[in-house]
Amino acid sequence: MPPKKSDSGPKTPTIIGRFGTTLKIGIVGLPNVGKSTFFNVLTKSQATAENFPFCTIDPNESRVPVPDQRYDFLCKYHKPASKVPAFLNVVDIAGLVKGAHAGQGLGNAFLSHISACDALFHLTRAFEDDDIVHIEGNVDPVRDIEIIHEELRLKDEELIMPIIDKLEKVSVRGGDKKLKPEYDIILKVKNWLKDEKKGVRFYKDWNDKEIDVLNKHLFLTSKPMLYLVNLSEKDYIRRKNKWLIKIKEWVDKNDPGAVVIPFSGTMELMCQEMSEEEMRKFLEQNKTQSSLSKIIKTGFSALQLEYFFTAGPDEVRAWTIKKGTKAPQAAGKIHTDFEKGFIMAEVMKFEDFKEEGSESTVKVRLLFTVSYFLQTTTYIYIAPLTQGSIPECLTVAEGLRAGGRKEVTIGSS
Ligand SMILES: Nc1nc2c(ncn2[C@@H]2O[C@H](COP(=O)(O)OP(=O)(O)O)[C@@H](O)[C@H]2O)c(=O)[nH]1
Ligand SMILES: [Mg+2]
Repeated sequence: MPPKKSDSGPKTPTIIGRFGTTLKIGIVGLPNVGKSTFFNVLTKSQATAENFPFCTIDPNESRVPVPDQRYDFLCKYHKPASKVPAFLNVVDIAGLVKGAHAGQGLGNAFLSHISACDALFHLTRAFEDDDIVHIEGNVDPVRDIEIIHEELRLKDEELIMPIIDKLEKVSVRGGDKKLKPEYDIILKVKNWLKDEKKGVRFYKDWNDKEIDVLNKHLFLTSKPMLYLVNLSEKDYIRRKNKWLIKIKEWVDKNDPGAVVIPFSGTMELMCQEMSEEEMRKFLEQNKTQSSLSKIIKTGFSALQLEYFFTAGPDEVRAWTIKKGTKAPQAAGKIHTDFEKGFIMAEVMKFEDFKEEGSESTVKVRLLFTVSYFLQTTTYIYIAPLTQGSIPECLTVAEGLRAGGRKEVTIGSS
């Protein structure tokens, strides 16, 4: 039986997943679909351009700077001694094959790698190339997507059994009633996984208590997923491939709302080997553009992260926060005093700042009230409490959303 809808009234979206801001996105897919190629172009793209020597965490894990024109503008404007963009942590995970949950292929090694990730790039192969063996014999990305989903679900089925046993021992046979609600929730999760044969994420009505329990176990099928379709260079440029529509249909039916991004590993690789000028010409001639920026930004957002900037001649820096973080806590990322002594957040549009071209547009007032109702403004300034001192300014260049009367919530619009 599917879990009943909770009747907890209007719902604000609750997030399944780890807290914190050092989150990672993993690349999953069958072998030979182009995962490592993609990982390499991603890692090298911005990192080499900007020369960040500290991007490689280990051979399979890298930090990729998140491209942002506002950041570029602030760097040009301030010419700071130090520049720190936001980073997306990406992990290249070994290919999954049918039966991986039971130890096929590299077997269970993938489990710990996926477990350690907070969202997934699900990479599928829609390019034909007889020289590149397809593990299933032929190219069929829809079938491949289903194989991966099924492996993850089967692994979760396996993961949940010992959890149930343990809780049953304590709360049913052992009589410790405190854990009974958790036991019931885990049973509901098991029914969904095993009887309904669906991933955790596909049930949309988990209530807050259930999410607390889910967050203890971080099931593989609870991780947000983006679909990346690897096309041949030719298909990517002409924006045509017979699988694209089928993949989109599959995603709309089975994972509604998930993003599908076509890209071409070989084209990105080629571009990377060109000089900047050659690449510009190539893209212009073919009326196309690289997908990497979009992929990085969408991946960052799938982790439920966003960032704001502090900017000045010493440093232009992006500070990563969880989506929905309130302005005082965001300020606390920089210094705990900023959170303790938080007074107010004042907001203006990034475009206005850019147009004005001067920091005199920054209006900081030392007030004790924070009563702003914001819509789609994109700049924020936060002043510390110290009377008479020159207030520190925070520029939040991520979209701002209305955050209630008393506090300003930083969030994308
Ligand atoms: N024709 C073609 N070959 C590709 C493409 N992407 C990767 N390959 C090749 O496919 C093979 C497997 O790629 P790799 O990135 O290692 O795949 P992984 O097993 O998913 O990590 C390599 O020989 C790549 O050169 C692509 O977009 N088109
Ligand atoms: Mg690989």
